[in-house]
Amino acid sequence: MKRSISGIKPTGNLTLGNYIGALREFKKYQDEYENYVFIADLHALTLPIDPAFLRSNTKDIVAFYLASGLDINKTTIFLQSDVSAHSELNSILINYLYMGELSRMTQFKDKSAKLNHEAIGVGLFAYPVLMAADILLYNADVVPVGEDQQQHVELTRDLVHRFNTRYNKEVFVMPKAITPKVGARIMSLSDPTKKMSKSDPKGDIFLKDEPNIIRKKIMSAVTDTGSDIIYDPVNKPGISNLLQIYAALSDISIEEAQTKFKDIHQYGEFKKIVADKVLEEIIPFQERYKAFLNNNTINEVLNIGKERARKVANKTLTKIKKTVGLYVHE
Ligand code: ATP
Ligand code: LTN
Repeated sequence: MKRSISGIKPTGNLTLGNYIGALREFKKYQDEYENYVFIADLHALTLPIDPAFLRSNTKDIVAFYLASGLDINKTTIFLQSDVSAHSELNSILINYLYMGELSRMTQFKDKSAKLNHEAIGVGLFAYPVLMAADILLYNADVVPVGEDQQQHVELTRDLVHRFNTRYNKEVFVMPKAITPKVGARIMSLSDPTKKMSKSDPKGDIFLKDEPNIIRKKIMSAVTDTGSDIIYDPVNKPGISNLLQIYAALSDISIEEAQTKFKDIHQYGEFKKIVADKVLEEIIPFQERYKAFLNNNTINEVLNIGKERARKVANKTLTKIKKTVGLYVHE
């Protein structure tokens, strides 16, 4: 069976962008792939974060994973920090990626631009190295991610090529990013030219928002001049974003969504239908999330996941240590 791996970092409250671009996708792979889904808690330390928030947000994400339909009989759910092989492989791989490459990463450029130059953490710079370790430890064939993470997977691919060429054998499996056909980049509702992002919340819908707040946010989403419901991200970014959200949640194409709304010429009416769609999906999701959070299954799920993940990851780590010449002895 081919393998799939992905993760979310617990840096902020999860948004509708995380739901559509990631959470909702992860479940789709659990029947076809040996599925690994984790919480990238070490990655959450790459920018300052409150320890209590990091802890509670980590538990939240486990509950969100379960609420999204991930089944522990099919998917291994675990914490990155529970599997020390991630940090160990990171220490090895850090020597195989270059400063030039890392400094060209869009995420690094965006996030470091907001910091004082003297206070840019090395972890933020080396973020893609740890991400490559996350992927390669599991010999993953596919990595389901939103559009913004594609570049990091590309860099992992470059690393695989470099590593396998250097040691003249197929040490690592070549992974491939897969993004949702619709919804790979959900935009902010208040500024639809910017990505909806949990660590820079502007115009975000949070998965924990009360339903009436979600409706209010959608009804007051920034739109464009005109009255037609047309997908045109350049000239009509607000309407295009809402169309994208509707299409993704309905599992239809953008074209199909556009056809559905061709006779509606009032943004208010359109927004109401989009809000209904979002709530139809999010309300039961929130109820499942609350149930998982309250029934004490979180630790059990993580313990099971930790054992399974460690087994796979340690095996790969030993192979890599031997490949690069570290003295492995039993
Ligand atoms: P941060 O703001 O801390 O960078 P984020 O909201 O971008 O966080 P991540 O933890 O980086 O979230 O992403 C988790 C997953 O959700 C990734 O696969 C990412 O591509 C996806 N994702 C994040 N934001 C969006 C979005 N607006 N639209 C679609 N997918 C998204
Ligand atoms: N960088 C990702 C989180 C992440 C990840 C990974 C995703 C860390 N390691 C490995 C896929 C595979 C993000 O910001 N969402």
